[in-house]
Amino acid sequence: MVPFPKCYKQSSKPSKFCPGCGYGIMFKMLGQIIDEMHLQDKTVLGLDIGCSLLAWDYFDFATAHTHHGRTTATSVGYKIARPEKLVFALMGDGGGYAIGLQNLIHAAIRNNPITAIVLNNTCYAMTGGQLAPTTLEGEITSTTPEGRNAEKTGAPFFGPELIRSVANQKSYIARASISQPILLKKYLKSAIEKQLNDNTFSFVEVLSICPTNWKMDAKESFEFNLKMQKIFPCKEFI
Ligand SMILES: Cc1ncc(C[n+]2csc(CCOP(=O)(O)OP(=O)(O)O)c2C)c(N)n1
Ligand code: SF4
Repeated sequence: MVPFPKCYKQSSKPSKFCPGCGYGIMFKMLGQIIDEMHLQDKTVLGLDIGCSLLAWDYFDFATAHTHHGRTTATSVGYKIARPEKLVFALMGDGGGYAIGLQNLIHAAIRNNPITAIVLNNTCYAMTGGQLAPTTLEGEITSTTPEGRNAEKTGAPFFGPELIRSVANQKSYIARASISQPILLKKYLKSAIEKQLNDNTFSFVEVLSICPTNWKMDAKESFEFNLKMQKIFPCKEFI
């Protein structure tokens, strides 16, 4: 069994994530990188409102809890005040691509040296699985019980592609999936190195799973994640 990262809190508290949630896989990859690069003491994790905020129970480093959609702006402000820190802005797709999109876009344009991570689970998970910008066409959510109709609600939103089109050329942008954890770890590490070594903006979208709101078991959830990968390609956006 792969041990838990050393930068996890040594706590006996049970996880607040639902069984099978994808957030834990992403946290494990992130935690392994922080351990391997000895970055625990300089890491600050900005957290949105949404299931991402439960990260504060996992990591034994500084976390800053912000208003829904304001994580990028708050993290940029922190980085300006403390440039020696490794600063993350962790959001769901609602926080990153709906209410918080303007903050994400302008951080990318300004090339603010933070690392933004958007976990794409195709819904607003914490509030009950409503339609999000990333909901697939035909996908059933609590607010699209007959499936997303692109004519009525627009087409799914391509975050890294849009951010790449406006971001400073020096920035690093990628999309990975929790079902390919080694590649996910590689991209997260590249994003961290860009912030630390080149002082540039970096951004990784992570395709995840939300078995609770999708009302799927583990096998069905991973099959749906594979479907997401056919629509949202996992790669670095050069
Ligand atoms: C300003 C504001 N608007 C709305 C909400 C209600 N709210 C809480 S979490 C959330 C959405 C979370 O979805 P997402 O950002 O995709 O994160 P996930 O839970 O899927 O990780 C919303 C709309 C809020 N807390 N604050
Ligand atoms: S609601 Fe979905 S994203 Fe939130 S903890 Fe549960 S499985 Fe994870």
